[in-house]
Amino acid sequence: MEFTKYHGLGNDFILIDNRHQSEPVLTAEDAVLWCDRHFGIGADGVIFALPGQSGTDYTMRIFNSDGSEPEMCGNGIRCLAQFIGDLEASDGNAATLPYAYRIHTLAGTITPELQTNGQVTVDMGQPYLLAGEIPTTLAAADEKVVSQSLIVADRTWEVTCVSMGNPHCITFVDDVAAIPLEALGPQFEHHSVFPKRINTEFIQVVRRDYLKMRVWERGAGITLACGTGACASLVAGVLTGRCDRKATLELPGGPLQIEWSETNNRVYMTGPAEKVFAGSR
Ligand code: ZDP
Repeated sequence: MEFTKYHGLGNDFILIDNRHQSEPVLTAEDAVLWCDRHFGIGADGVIFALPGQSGTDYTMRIFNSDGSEPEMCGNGIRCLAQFIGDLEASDGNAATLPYAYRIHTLAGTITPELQTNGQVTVDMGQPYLLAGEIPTTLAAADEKVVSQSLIVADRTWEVTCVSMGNPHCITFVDDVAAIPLEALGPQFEHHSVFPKRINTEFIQVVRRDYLKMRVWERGAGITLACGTGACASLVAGVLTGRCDRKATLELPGGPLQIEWSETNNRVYMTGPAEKVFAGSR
C-alpha cells in the first residue's frame, strides 16, 4: 500500500490516498502499528483522503497514534490539503493558487486554502465554548468554562476550555519550559471532568500578539505542534483578556498565525504543510 509522510511544524502524519472508497483502507489497529516510531513508519496520526460527502470536495478521517479517532485536526488538514493538491497535480489537474477545498470532517465542513507562497490558511469554523459542547463537567452544560479551578497532581490550575470540534483545556503559566508536561499531560487527558478525554495546552503570553505553547495531545502525547490547540488557545487568551484577536503562536515545531474574527466569529489558522517522503508498505 502506498503512503506519503507530511508534517505541519513537526506534527507528522501518514497520508493515504483513499479517494476510491468511502471507508478508510486501514483499521485503527493498523494505524497504531504504522505510527509506531520504532516498529512502524512513525507519525502522530494517519489521515485518509476520502470522497466528499454532503456537497464537499473530500472527506478527512484521522486516527491518532493510539488508534482513537478525533473529530478534527488542524495541522493534519493543512497536510491533507497539500496532499490533495499534490495528488491532483500528478493526475494533470493542478489547481491555480490560491485554491480552497471544502473538506467534510467529523467536526463539520472545514475549508483549507492553498496559498501561492506554500502556506495553507484554514477556515476552522466557530469555536464551541459551552461546557456541554466541549464536553466537560467543570460547569453547567450551558455555561462557559473560563478561568475555572481544576485540581491536577495536587495543584490547583486555572483552566479555560474551548472546543474546535475537538476538546481543549488551556492553562496560562509564566514559563512553559518549566511545566513537567510528560507527568501532567496524562493526568489532564484522563481527568474525570473530561468524558471524551482532552487535549492540554500550556500557554505563556510573551506579548498580546505573541504566545508560546506546549501541548499534550489526547491520543498522541507530546507533539511538536497542534493546530486546533493553537486556535483554542488564542480563543482562551481573548476570553480571559490576555491577548489580541490576532497573534502568532510559537509551538516547539515553529510558528502558526491565528486570528479569531470579530465579524464572523470564525477562527483562521495559517501555517506550513510539508511533504517528507513517499513509500509503500
Ligand atoms: O483531538 C485529538 O485527539 C488530537 N490528538 C487530534 C489531533 C490534533 C492535531 N494535533 C491538530 O493539529 O489539531 C493534529
